Amino acid sequence: MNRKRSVRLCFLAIVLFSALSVGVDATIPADETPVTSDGILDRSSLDGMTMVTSQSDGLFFLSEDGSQVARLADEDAYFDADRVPEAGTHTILYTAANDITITDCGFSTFCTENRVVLYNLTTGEKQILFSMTAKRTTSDRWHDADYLGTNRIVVADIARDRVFIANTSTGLITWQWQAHQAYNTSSGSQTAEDWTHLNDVEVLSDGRLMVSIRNQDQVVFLDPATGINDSLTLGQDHDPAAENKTLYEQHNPDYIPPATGGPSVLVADSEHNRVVEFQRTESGWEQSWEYDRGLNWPRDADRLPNGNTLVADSRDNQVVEVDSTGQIVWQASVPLPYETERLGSGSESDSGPSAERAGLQSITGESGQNPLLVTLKQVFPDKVINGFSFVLSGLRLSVVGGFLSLLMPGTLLVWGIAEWRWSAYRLRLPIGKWWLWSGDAGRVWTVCSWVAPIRELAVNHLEPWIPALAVWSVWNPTMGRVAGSHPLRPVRVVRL
Ligand SMILES: [Ca+2]
Ligand SMILES: [Ca+2]
Ligand SMILES: [Ca+2]
Ligand SMILES: [Ca+2]
Repeated sequence: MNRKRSVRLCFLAIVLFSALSVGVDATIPADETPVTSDGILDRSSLDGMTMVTSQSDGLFFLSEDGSQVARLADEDAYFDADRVPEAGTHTILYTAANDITITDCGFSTFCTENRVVLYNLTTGEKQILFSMTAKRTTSDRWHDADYLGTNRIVVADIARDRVFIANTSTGLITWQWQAHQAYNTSSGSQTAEDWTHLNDVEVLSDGRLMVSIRNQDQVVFLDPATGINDSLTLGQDHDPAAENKTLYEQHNPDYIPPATGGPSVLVADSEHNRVVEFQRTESGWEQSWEYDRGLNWPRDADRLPNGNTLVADSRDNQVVEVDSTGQIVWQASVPLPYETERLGSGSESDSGPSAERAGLQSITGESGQNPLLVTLKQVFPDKVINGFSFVLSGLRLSVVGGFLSLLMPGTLLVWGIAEWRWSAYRLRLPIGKWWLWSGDAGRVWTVCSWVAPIRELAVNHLEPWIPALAVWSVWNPTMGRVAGSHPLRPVRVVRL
């Protein structure tokens, strides 16, 4: 077999494999549940139901057998949601984000409107308590706000690296803590764009606040008057050389108080693909429980009153309830879940015992990580993988399936270029040589930057690819030939 035919067969095999992977991977069921905004649930059916927020597909209500009862889809992305009996028996508070256009947002690019909403499940009455725009469409979406009583909320303001308390009647911020008060810019992501990714806040019964500062890999305890109590901080800022980090880009820590076996903190240790609990002892925080069987970027874990743990397993597009032996006793499919609540069992882990109190044994050993996903995470930055998983969940594809499916257009492109170069044809563009040599990255980038949507797309999603595009535009092999690097080669010219 000659060499070209072997290469062609190889290309064909990759294309077929890629096509097949898309078909096999489309495992997230399409949602057939009618969407409604008006009184989505009957009041008799609330307790025992599981509420799940999805970052891509709405707010889901699931029955005890895991089937979908209702779905709310008023907002682009839902994050934290809590039942708030203080505000009404059938009322929830949720945090959501909606992308808005350049003209409506007041910034020079597309932006996000973050909002905190009270919603009555049985009447459909919706009240936007507080909203604020932020510059970026993905990294600036608020993930959490909690209800503090009439006209008071606390917000984990991921966009401005702070926590604040607001009066929702006047719209005024009455207290705030800025991450700059305790951290310098060499910590966390070390970028201005998504420095801390401050993603969760919880007010404790004594008035202290527990805050998750994701990119610094820390859960901190704040005194509203004096700031962070360093002696209570759980986790250390990410040290790439450290083998055994305490937390790695966590989400949704829950404080379990002494009355139910704490102080302990149950947290979704997302990049470690586990949920973990730390008990406070005389010598500090000690790991008291861990569960990692099959989890793939979990972002919420709630301890239920019976000692089971309810987990939003984000990249596996599912929610699971595991018992003390590690068996899955309940599960449901939801695209890119952010967090989950079992209605009737208190908010988060409010009514659940600590692992120590419940006598839970750690269940570890089986990583749920697809080996290809592990490799992809070594090659691409977290930001790319996370952005990709968000886009793919809308297409009902997993991260691995998405990358495999990209092989098809990529291979067809390379195949096409190879066939072109094997042929006798060469391109001659109807423009002068000056342009052929001016295809440098800076010029291309400048031209593209004039178009705001392209700039926004590039900044949010394509940043890691820009160096590759720059190399390509400089190398520019087809144009180089026309410009004379092979002047003696017979060329059949095609005019465009
Ligand atoms: Ca919640
Ligand atoms: Ca919270
Ligand atoms: Ca939780
Ligand atoms: Ca929860």
